[in-house]
Amino acid sequence: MQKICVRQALAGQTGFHTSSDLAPLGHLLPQGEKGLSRRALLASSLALAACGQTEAAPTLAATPLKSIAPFPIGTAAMAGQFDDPAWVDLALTHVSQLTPEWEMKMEYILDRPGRYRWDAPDRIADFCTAHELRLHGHALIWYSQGADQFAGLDRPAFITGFDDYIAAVASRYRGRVVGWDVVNEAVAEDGNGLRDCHWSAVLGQDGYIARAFELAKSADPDAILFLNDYNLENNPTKGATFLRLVERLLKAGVPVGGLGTQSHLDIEIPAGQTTAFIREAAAFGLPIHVSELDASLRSDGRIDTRSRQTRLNQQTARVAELAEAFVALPAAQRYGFTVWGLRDTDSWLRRDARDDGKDSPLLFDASGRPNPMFGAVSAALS
Ligand code: 9MR
Repeated sequence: MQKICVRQALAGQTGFHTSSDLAPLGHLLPQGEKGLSRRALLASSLALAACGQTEAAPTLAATPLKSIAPFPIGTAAMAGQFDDPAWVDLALTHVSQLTPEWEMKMEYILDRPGRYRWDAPDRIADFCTAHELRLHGHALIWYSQGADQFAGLDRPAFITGFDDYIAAVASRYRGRVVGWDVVNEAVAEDGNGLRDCHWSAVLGQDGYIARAFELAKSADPDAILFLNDYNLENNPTKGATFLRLVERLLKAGVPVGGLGTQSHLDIEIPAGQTTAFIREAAAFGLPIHVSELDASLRSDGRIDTRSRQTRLNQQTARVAELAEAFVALPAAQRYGFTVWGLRDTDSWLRRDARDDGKDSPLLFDASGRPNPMFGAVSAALS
């Protein structure tokens, strides 16, 4: 746990900030597994990596992802990580885009309506400029944030605070962000309908979403404006509700410009489910962002007889399917393929109290060596 605490201190982060941190884990669905279908070279490299013999990682695994991907490869980032040379080296080798993991959210930026904190988000934006990385803004309006800062405001003050926040943040980073997650996680946890929250209570369920997009458009007309959500592949009901919301918003003329699927993948979902969702989402013709990919091996307390190797096989199969579905999109729709952290020890999942220190949900292990999942992604991209 020592390393995790050091990392959080580095990042100025105390761990979980909101109850929604754990929400993307609520996704245990029917079992299914697709066998790995990788080339012989890759298959042997995966086996080596899975056995922990990562020092024998093959040349293919070491190839910088950004050099083989014909679209941006992204990672979540926290400003404190810029002081960690190993993180910086890994990031600059493999990725071409950053998403602030939490410091461009209301929880960081907004003390109370009208009072903003810009130090960390500015640092992330400056890092992107200095290293010629694309910056993806995350997230303007989220059901899980802002309740405290907006508590007690009357309706006019609430609406002014909502409008001013979006205008202030989106205009500050105008010309620097390529896109914004304008509304994050609007769909209800079980996928039936939309969430009720402090924003919807005042502005209506579709109302707060539409208003946020309009305001973001005025503040930064060139940014691609995303609706972003999770469990869209894991839970087909939720995926369908998300797509119906997109359809409704577009019909109403709301400037939704892209669709973000977080892809905190449930490694037990049936083969084909991820591809089906990506294809349906792509039918709108909008850019698609795989915005927060990780794939936990954890069983979360239930009786689970799967071996670690079985889980790794499930994980690499599901991640390969996602990457292949993304690669198959028309070039103009491939906004970016973003992982939610680089090393396993960077993952929010490893900061969870239930973590046993063994989960391996990301591309690299604690030392920055490629995990089997790296092989799956790199094979799909090549
Ligand atoms: O990984 C993020 C964690 O460090 C933050 O404490 C938390 C609250 O800001 O948000 C986590 O990222 C979430 C993302 O913003 C939206 N989708 C779910 C992610 C994991 O909870």
